[in-house]
Amino acid sequence: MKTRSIFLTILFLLGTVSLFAQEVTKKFEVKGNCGMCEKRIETAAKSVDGVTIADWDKDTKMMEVTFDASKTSEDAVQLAIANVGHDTPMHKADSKVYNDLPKCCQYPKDEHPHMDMQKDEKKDIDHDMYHDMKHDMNNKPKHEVQ
Ligand SMILES: [Cu+2]
Repeated sequence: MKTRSIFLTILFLLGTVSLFAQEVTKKFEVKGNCGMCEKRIETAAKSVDGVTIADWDKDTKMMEVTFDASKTSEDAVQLAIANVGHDTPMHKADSKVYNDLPKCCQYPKDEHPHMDMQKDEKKDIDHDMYHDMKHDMNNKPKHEVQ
């Protein structure tokens, strides 16, 4: 009887723990080159409270990180990685930190990311304007006919 109730209590506690510990695994790209990068990236990710597993592949540049979603987030993990000099999809490394990396670790940076962004935005606007013009041209004659 007593053993059974202890067993049930343990079972209940385990259930509660797994309910609060929301383990999730996320995959994202992290820029880097070599084994030194791997150590730096993984150490940065693991320094975030709640991260249990962090594995970066220097060939695919893919990071796989498992963490407790009630303690941290993918955004926080990516920020920690960017803070040690490695670009992630959500956070870009500060150029000062990047320049302080050993030469072998200075992965190819996207040149002028802001200029590219502006170019893309402009393209979208032009496309929309053209689309609206075409739309107007197609519709106007119909209105006149009706
Ligand atoms: Cu490196």
